[in-house]
Amino acid sequence: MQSTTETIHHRICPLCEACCGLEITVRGEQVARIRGHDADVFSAGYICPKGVALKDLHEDPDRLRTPLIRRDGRLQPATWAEAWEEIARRLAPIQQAHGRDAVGLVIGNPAAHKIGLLSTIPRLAKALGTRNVFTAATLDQMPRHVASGLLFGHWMSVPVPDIARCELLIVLGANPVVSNGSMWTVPDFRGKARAMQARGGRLVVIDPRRTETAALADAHHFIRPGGDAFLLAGMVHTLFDEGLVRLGTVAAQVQGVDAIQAAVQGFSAEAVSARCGIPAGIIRALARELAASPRASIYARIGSCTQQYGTLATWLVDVLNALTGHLDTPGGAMFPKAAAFASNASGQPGIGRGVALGRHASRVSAAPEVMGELPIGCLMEEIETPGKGQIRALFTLATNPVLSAPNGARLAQALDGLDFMVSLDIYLNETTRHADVVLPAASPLEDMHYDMPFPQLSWRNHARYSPPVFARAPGQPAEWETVLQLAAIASGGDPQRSAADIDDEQFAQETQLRFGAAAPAVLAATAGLHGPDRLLDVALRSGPYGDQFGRQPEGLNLARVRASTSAGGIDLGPLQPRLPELLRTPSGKVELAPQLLLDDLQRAHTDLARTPAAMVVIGRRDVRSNNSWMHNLPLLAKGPMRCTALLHPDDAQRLGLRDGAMAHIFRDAAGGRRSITLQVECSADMMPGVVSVPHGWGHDLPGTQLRLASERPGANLNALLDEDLRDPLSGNAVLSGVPVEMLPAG
Ligand SMILES: Nc1nc2c(c(=O)[nH]1)N[C@H]1C(S)=C(S)[C@@H](COP(=O)(O)OP(=O)(O)OC[C@H]3O[C@@H](n4cnc5c(=O)[nH]c(N)nc54)[C@H](O)[C@@H]3O)O[C@H]1N2
Ligand SMILES: Nc1nc2c(c(=O)[nH]1)N[C@H]1C(S)=C(S)[C@@H](COP(=O)(O)OP(=O)(O)OC[C@H]3O[C@@H](n4cnc5c(=O)[nH]c(N)nc54)[C@H](O)[C@@H]3O)O[C@H]1N2
Ligand code: SF4
Ligand SMILES: [Mo]
Repeated sequence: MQSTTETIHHRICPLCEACCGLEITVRGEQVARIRGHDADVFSAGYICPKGVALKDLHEDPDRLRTPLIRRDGRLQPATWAEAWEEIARRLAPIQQAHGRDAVGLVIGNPAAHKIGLLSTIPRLAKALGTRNVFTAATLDQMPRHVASGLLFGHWMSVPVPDIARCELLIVLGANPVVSNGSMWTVPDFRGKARAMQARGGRLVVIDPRRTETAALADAHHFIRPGGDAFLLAGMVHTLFDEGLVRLGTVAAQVQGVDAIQAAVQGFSAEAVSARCGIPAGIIRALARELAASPRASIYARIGSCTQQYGTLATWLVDVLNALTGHLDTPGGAMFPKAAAFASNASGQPGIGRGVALGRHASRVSAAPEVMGELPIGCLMEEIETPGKGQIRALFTLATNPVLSAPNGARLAQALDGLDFMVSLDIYLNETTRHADVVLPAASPLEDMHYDMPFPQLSWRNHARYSPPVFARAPGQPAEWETVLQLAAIASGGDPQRSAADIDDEQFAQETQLRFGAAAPAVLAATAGLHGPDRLLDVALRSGPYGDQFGRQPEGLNLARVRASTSAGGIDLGPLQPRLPELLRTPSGKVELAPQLLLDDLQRAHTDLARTPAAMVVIGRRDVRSNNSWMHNLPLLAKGPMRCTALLHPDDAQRLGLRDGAMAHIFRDAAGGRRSITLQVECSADMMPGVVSVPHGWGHDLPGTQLRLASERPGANLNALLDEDLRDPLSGNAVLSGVPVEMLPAG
C-alpha cells in the first residue's frame, strides 16, 4: 500500500544561479509538491516554475537509470561493472598510442550546480593530463573571468551589485527577471529591484529588446547588438571629459587611471554613438547619472559577453564602477565573501601572483588557453584535424554542445569520427547519442549539495547545505564517485576499485600537501566523512568564517551548517568592503589598465566605423526553459511554443513576414547556406533590425530519448552561428549580433 505519511525536505535548487531554497514535500517515495522555502535566509521563499519542475525531472521516464554501452552500433543497457570495463578497455590503448592530448574533456553548465562534479572534475582533468579541456564557460562568461583575473588577480573575484543598498542599477545585456541572474546570485531580482525603486532608486536597462527586466525599469535604451564596448568606452570618455572621475574610498588601491584616460581618447560619446546605436546625449547622461549617484553600479552579463569585444565590454564595466567611486563600496559593486571554496578568501591576503593567460594554445587555430581551457569553438577542428595531439577520445560531462554551441551539425559529424566517447549525463540527447558509453547521473534529489561557486557571487553572504531527499537506487553511484572512478581508470588504475577507496587515498594525499604537520589532526577531525561532504567540512572549517578546527569554537563547520538546513541556512550578513584584502595581483593593487585590454581598445577603435548589417540575430531566454535540457518536462513544455523569431513589425512588413507565419532565417557562411525555420512573432519591443531567437532548441535529431521535447522540437539558433567567431582575448563564442537574412517560408 502507498504510504501517506508526508515528510518535508529542504534543498537548494540546482537549476540556475539563483540557488533558491526549496521546500520539498515527500509522500512515500514520491515528490508530493515543491514550493519555495519561506525560512530560507537567502531566497526567502522565492521560486520559479523550473524549481517546481524538479519533480518532473526526478520522475521523467526518459531520464537514464542505467549505463548504456554501444554494441552492434546501438546503445544498450549495461551494468556499471561492464561500463567501467569497457571504458578501461578502450581508453588505455588510445592514451598509449596517441598520448594524453588525444583524450578531450568537455564540461557543461550543470557541473557548476553539482558539487559532486565540480569538486572531482579537477581530479579527472589531472588524471587525463590533457590540454584539450573545453567548457560551457566559453559560450557564456569567460570575458568576466578574464577581466576579474587581470584586475583583481583571481578569476572568481567578480564584483556584484549590492542591490540591497543601491539607488541606481544599470543593467546591460542581461535579463535577470527571466534568467534569475548570472554571475550574480540574486533570487527574486524583481522583488529586490522594486524595493530599490520604492527607496527612490532607479533601474535602467540597455538591451536590443525591451525585455521583462526593461518592463520593470525606469528607463530602457536600445543598443545595437555588439555595441557594448563602444557605449561603455563612450561613458568612460565622458567621465574624463567632464571631470567626473572620483575613485572614492578605493583611490589608493587602484592603479592605471591615467593609462585609461589616454586610451579612450578616440571614444567620445559622439564618436561611438552610431556604432552602439545610442544618441551621444544619452551616453553622456548615463555617465553623469552613474557618477552623481552615491550608491550605484552598472552590471553586464551574457549579452555583453557573447560578442567580439566581450572582454573589453566586461572590463569597461569594472572601469566605470571604479572611476565613479562605486567599486567595493556599500550600494555599489561589491565582492561577496564565501564561507567555503573561495580562493580569494584564503592564502595571503592583499597580494598574489595574479593570473596567466595563453600558457599554451590550441593545436589547430592557436587559440590561447584561459583558465586551463580552450575555446569550445575549437573542439570540432581538434577532433577532425589529423596530426599529433588530435582528439581521438572524448569525455563529455553534463554538456550538450551539439545544441548549445555554434555549428552543432559539424560537431555531430566530428563526434562520429571519434574512436571512443564517454558521456556522463541524465539524458540520451543530441550529444550523448554519439557516445560509446553513457553513464547516468543520479537525480539531483538523490545527492547532497552545497554550492561551490555561487556564494562567491551572491547578493548577501550565506552558507546553506542540502542533504539528499531520496536514497539513490541500488548500484547507482553518486556523481563524485563516477568521476573519481573515471579518473582512476584514466590513470591506469583498477576499473573495479571502489570510489570510496580512491577518495580516501586522494583526500589523505591532498590533506598532507595542504596541512603538513597538521594533516593528522585534520584527518582525525573529518573521520567518518567522505566525498564532497568531507571536502566541504574542511573548506568551511578552514574558511573565513570557519571554526579553524576548534581554534574558533563559534565558527562554521559542516555539522553546524547541516544543522541549519530546515531553518533555511546561516545568514552571514550583507556584503562588506574587501579591498585590499581580496586582491591577488602582483602589485597588490587593482590593476585597472591591463595592457591586453588597452591594446584591445585599439582593435575596437579600428572597428568604430563599421556599417551595421540590415538584420542581426540575438538570443533570448524564457522562464520555462533552461539552455537545451529542460524541454522534456511536462510542467515546462506546456503552453505556447517559445522558440519563435521575435522581430519588429516594421521589419516583418519590409521582409514580407507575417505574425504567426513560418519564416526562414539564413546566413551564407563559409561552408554554404545555413538556415533554420521557425514561427514569426512581431513585437514593437524589438529594436528594428534585430531578430531574437532562443537557444537550446532543435530536438528533432534522431537517436535521442526525449519523447516530449521531440514532439515540439523548435529550431536550433546555433545552427546559424559560426564556431570560429570569438572574442580573441577570452575565446568566448560570438552568439550575438551576427548578420542574418529572413524570408517567408513556403
Ligand atoms: N546561441 C546561444 N547559445 C548558447 C547560449 C546563448 O545565450 N545563445 N547560452 C550559452 C550558455 S550561457 C551556456 S551556460 C551553455 C550551456 O551549454 P551546455 O552546458 O553544453 O548545455 P546545457 O543545455 O546546459 O546542457 C546541460 C547538459 O547536462 C545534462 N545534465 C543536466 N543535469 C545533469 C546532472 O545533474 N548531471 C549530469 N551529469 N548531467 C546533467 C543535460 O542533460 C544536458 O545534456 O549554452 C550556451 N549556448
Ligand atoms: N529561464 C532561464 N534561465 C536561465 C537560463 C535559461 O536558459 N533559461 N540560462 C542560465 C544561464 S546558463 C545563464 S549564463 C544565465 C544568463 O543570464 P542573462 O545574462 O540574464 O541572460 P539573458 O536572459 O539571455 O539576457 C541577455 C540579454 O542580452 C540581450 N542582448 C543580446 N545581444 C546583446 C548585445 O549585443 N548587447 C546588449 N547590451 N544586450 C544584448 C538580450 O536581448 C537579452 O535580453 O541565465 C541562466 N538562467
Ligand atoms: S530561479 Fe527557479 S530555476 Fe533558478 S534556482 Fe530559483 S527555483 Fe531554481
Ligand atoms: Mo550560462
